[in-house]
Amino acid sequence: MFENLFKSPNADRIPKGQRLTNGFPIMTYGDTPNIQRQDWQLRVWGLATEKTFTWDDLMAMPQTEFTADFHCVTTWSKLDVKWQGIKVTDFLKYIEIEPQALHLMEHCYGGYTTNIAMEDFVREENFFAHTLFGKPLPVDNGGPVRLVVPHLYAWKSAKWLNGLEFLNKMQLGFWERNGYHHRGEPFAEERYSAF
Ligand SMILES: Nc1nc2c(c(=O)[nH]1)N[C@H]1C(S)=C(S)[C@@H](COP(=O)(O)O)O[C@H]1N2
Ligand SMILES: [Mo]
Repeated sequence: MFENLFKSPNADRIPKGQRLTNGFPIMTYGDTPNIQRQDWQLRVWGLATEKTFTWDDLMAMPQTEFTADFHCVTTWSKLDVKWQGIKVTDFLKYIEIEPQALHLMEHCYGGYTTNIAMEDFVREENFFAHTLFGKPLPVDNGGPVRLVVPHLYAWKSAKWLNGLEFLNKMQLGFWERNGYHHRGEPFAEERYSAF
């Protein structure tokens, strides 16, 4: 009866094993690629008609503001991160995907990869972000453009995104090949690979 008095109002938003952080820790494996907006490109290939998008192409798409929680598997969570960008569901209107495409590999400048199932990718709350707290997305946070997938651990939110490869079966990305879970849902604590 009394425990609710002492429970933080946000307690339900913090997955088990996570703690709140006020700052925005930078988590990057390897070097930070320095890509200017005018040079940035996003290539779509695999089980989708090959197509390359530029910064201007992205800016011509519908723009949306998002507020989302961000959970890193190293146990920090940040609530109410404010972004602007393009919804994945809006972006999909500009590409043609084959029906056999059930998985994707997210590719980044610098070589980082992470895999995601189609059903986890095509969700209303996922987006390509280019603005963070009202400012151009800082390079350390993945600028010019990153993916944000709020319902999975943040390693799925690829920084310096430059490719989406559509696949008929799951292939493992960088952290997934190195012991992390293929899906990574924070509320299910899908931290490490079971295989
Ligand atoms: N390209 C790339 N994307 C990446 C990473 C990375 O090392 N390289 N790290 C991931 C991890 S583990 C986390 S927690 C988030 C961190 O995002 P931030 O540095 O903006 O906090 O980016 C994810 N996306
Ligand atoms: Mo992370």
